[in-house]
Order: sequence, then structure tokens, then C-alpha cells
Amino acid sequence: MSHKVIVLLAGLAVLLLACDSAQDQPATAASGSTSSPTSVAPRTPAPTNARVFIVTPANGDTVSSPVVVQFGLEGLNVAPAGTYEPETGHHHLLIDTQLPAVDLPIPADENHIHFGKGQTETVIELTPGPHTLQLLVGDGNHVPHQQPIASETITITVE
Ligand SMILES: [Cu+2]
Repeated sequence: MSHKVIVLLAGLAVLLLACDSAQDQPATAASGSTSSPTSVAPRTPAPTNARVFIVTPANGDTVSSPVVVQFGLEGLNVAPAGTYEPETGHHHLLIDTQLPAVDLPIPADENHIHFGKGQTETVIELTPGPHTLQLLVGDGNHVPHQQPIASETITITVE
């Protein structure tokens, strides 16, 4: 058998297989999918009047470490992580970092502290020098609401 014949037969087999599998496909599969990418987490709607803020320290304060940070929240109820009631969320303290992606769960590391038990204040150790603090509320899955509820970023100096 020559190489040409083998290639032809192989091509014919592929065509036949393709026809078979095409017939097995549901009719809707050919029209294409319009679902969103799986990397984006579902978002919880935020009440329009929801507001989060750092009660203390104040922007520009000079403080000594450890630093007491108190969280303020209006228009939303604090609830532990894993709570999926509407208009609830828990605090995340962002230390020396920018807002993370708001359509994904908030990272958990030394720059992104979760308060998944529903805490409304904390005490943090900071090195001497300037530091930024910001609060970001996450839903039961640690994903920011739509729209994200984030405080202003404050800068403090640790002596
Ligand atoms: Cu969280």
C-alpha cells in the first residue's frame, strides 16, 4: 500500500468520525455559549447607601505599634463569612496594598486580613514608618459586592 492511499484512508476515517460525532451533538451546542468566564465569581448586590470607613486611626495620624484599628459600617450588616443573607458582609483590612480584583475572592495574606467572624476592630503590629490602611467589605464568599464597598485609603505613620 502506498503512502498516498494510507493518507486518503486516514482522511476518510477522520471525515466519517467527524460526521458521527457531529450527529451526536445537541442542536444547541452549535450556536455557541454566551455564559461568562468561569474565573469571575458571582457578585452580591450592594445597597446603594452602604458605606465603610476606618473609625480610628485617622488619616495622617502618628501612632505607636501595636495599632488599634476600628471599623465602621453603615447601610449593611456585619455577618460572619459563609453568611449569604442579602445586605450583609464582613470586613477586610488592606495594609500597604491597592484594592484587589473586585470580581474575585479577596486574597488572604499579610496585606489582606479577613475578619470572617464578624469582628469590627483589630490590633495590628506595624513597622516604624508610613503605612496605608483601607477597608473592603466582602460577601459570604469573600467577594466584594457589586458595587464594591471600600473605605478611603488612609496613611498613618508608626513611630
Ligand atoms: Cu473574607
